[in-house]
Amino acid sequence: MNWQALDAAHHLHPFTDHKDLHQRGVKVIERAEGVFLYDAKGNKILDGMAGLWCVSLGYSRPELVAAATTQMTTLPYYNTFFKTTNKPAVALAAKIAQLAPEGMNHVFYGCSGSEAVDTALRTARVYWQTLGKPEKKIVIGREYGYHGSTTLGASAGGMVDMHRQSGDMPNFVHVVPPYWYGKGGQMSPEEFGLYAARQVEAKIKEIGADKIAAFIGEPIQGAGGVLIPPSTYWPEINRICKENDILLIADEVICGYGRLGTWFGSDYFGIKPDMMTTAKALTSGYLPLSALIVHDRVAEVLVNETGEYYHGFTYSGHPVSCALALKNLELIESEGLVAGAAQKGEVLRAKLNEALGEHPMVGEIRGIGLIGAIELTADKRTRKFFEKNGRVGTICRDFCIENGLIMRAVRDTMVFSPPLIISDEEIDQFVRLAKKSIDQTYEKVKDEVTA
Ligand code: PXG
Repeated sequence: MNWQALDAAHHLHPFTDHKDLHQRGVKVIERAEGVFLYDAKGNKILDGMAGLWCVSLGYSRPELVAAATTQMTTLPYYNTFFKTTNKPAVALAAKIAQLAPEGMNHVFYGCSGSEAVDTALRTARVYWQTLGKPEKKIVIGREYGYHGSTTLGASAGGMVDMHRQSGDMPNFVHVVPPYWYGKGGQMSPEEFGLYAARQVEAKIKEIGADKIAAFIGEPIQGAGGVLIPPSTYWPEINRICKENDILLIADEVICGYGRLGTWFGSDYFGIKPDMMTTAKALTSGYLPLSALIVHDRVAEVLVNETGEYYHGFTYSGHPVSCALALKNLELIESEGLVAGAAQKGEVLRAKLNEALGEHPMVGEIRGIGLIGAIELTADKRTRKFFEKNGRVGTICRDFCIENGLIMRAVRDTMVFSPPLIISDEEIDQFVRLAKKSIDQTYEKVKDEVTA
């Protein structure tokens, strides 16, 4: 079977220039184990992205397969619409409430991060309608934010190409992201963190708090380039949302369930969310599932005052996904992978700094837990970007793949988020391959680098 030709003939891919893909030929991934992928040509590739930031437990865990199989043979499906529930959905909701920050005790299920985001945004509007403030509709997001690919998610996110192609619903506005490296100019990171937060306050003043439903932000902006806010940012956002009576939605789709070395990004940064969107690592990506986690103060209005909430999905609370998720969280907990992410992240960054800290093309190495980024720069001292943004990053990403490493490029920022089960030896291998790829990239573009 010519899988590449068949794929080109019939399969439309997400976020893909299909003409370009068909010329290059698609890579067929055949199997995976631990942190490694194996393609149809027999290449073994270290997956430095954990799939799409999700495969926290690594690939091919028999316990997860067993949990799903058992549930499949008991109750493969039933809905949760018509005054029915199922035990895995209930048990998982209780488990999530136990792990989530104080007061976050209510869970609404979907299949994807995008559905969780849509649910959060609809819930915010329903909340204000119920309280007699239907004009509170506008949502504040951030440039480079990513909140999924449904129309609402694309509108809340700050990706201009998505907006251009019909992700530009009314009632969404965007402010500067807390991306000190790229946007901080001469300010210190702490000054810039306050500045970026106060851009939210300025936007609220401009529009009027009586028209704004919510602020949505990822604790760390993942798809936007692993943008880590300075320490001053989130406390100021907490204050601004509270003072202006605006709901705070933490989009934890990437940060949730341990990646930062804490159960949630909100724990790490002290964010006080009204709602948290989670997905991805909830099932380590083995099955689709998302959970919107809602604080008591919002849920009480929804439960006691809204009446019927006209929202839900065929697969909300899918028993097989929920049973697998429960086992996944149990293993993350029993194997100490959350504290492990913090500790392994330290090791990984120390080794990256040792290997690449002095490299003329590396402007910054940053990370928290097992998520991080390497900024490729045309001038280390001034944090200057390359002329055509994204070109050097793509060169580096292609070298990575050739060398057997998956590391993504966002513009010219190399990003990584390996499975939480990565071993010390695999960390060494990651660093070795990253350095080799960056050295090869440098050889190709060094005329453009001020050394
Ligand atoms: N919020 C955040 C913070 C995300 O990272 C979503 C929502 C949407 O989740 P779903 O499950 O609907 O895809 C995401 C997803 C990338 C990349 O290239 C990132 C995501 C998805 C696909 C690609 O970095 N994040």
